[in-house]
Amino acid sequence: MKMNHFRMMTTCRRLSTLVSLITILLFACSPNPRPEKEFDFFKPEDKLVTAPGKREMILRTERPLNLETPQKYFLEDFTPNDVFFVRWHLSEMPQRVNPDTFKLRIYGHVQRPLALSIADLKSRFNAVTLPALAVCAGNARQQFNPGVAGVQWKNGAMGNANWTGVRLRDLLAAAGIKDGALEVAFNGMDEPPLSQTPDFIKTLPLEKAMDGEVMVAYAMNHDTIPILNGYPLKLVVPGWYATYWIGMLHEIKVYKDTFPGFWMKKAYQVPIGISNGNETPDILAKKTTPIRRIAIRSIFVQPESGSSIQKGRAVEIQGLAFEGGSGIAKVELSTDSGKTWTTTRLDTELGKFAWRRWHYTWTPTSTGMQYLMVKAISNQGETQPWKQWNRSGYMKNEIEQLSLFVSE
Ligand SMILES: Nc1nc2c(c(=O)[nH]1)N[C@H]1C(S)=C(S)[C@@H](COP(=O)(O)O)O[C@H]1N2
Ligand SMILES: [Mo]
Repeated sequence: MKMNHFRMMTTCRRLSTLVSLITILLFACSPNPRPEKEFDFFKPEDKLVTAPGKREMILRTERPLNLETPQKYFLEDFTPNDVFFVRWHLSEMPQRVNPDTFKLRIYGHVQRPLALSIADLKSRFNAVTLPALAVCAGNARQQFNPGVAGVQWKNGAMGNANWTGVRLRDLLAAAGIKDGALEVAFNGMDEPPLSQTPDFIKTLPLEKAMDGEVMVAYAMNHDTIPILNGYPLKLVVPGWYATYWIGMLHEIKVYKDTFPGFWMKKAYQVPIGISNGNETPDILAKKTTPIRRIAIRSIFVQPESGSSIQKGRAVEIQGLAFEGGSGIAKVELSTDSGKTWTTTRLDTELGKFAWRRWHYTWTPTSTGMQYLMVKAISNQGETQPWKQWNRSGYMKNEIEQLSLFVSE
């Protein structure tokens, strides 16, 4: 049974699709069209919708369904399941999954192919719980300038959760990996609407799959995983972008060769050899590599950019910092366009793969528009770039700016 087309397509949404189409046509037909690389992608208005099992979230695309978490929920250390962002590539998926008949298959280059029920996972393997941040590689794509194609996320294509499940290493050990295995492929129950679209399958190198941190999760924030986030099982790859976190996971296949699939070889690639997945529209990188580890980044959460505050009155600024697992050493803030930086106060670490909250109390001394900047530094000494661009809009981690209007 396929998932219903959610009935939230309103006239307003249709209109905005129409407007963006007309915009594209106008540019395409104008006598002196701007070069494609400078094309200003239509940035949709943030429209709130309610999908099954979710509170109001920002609709990015409807089919497949892509929902963004409103920024206010980033004031909570753990993102509630019913506002956790939703990102699907394929439009066909089961509407419900029967937990009593569901089986996870582990097969391929193994000694003992397995078909495990959820009850098997819970009774035959040790449970582990780990806080970890899931962040879409395309998070903050809206900030790319020039704009790039793809889901136009702001900062809300991420969320921090406590994940409970079993170690992938234990599952693979139970199946008995044969000598010479190279990669492990993961497939969910969602399917392409047309046969030409390749199924969404991602792979991990065997070494990564066996690191003892990668997990097959059956619980999210101590509850079942919402259907829209991949009930009943989600692969959790701590420290790596969420593109690997396959939801509705039902097949794990061990390969003795490298896996040739589209979603590994063609999609989710970033430039090679240039830092931070960087290139310029004029000089595109010739070689690319799959996206993996989460790039270091910090964001502002409060106050909202564009807010008005008062001169001489202290204001509490807070935000989040994260990276791929070495840990945040410090987060620095600048009130003078990056000339000088001061350290912010960090909350205690929730876990090495979780985000880390920072705070700063600021008392503005002059009036007018003021710009604050924030940057994180990892325990490995990595920090954020001033400027960053790549053609697909991945791994955004430029130093972020907050504008505040200070009145007398
Ligand atoms: N089965 C399946 N798993 C998937 C995807 C998908 O399209 N199908 N999208 C991936 C991507 S790109 C992201 S960012 C995360 C999003 O997880 P969420 O929907 O729980 O937020 O799921 C990943 N796992
Ligand atoms: Mo993603």
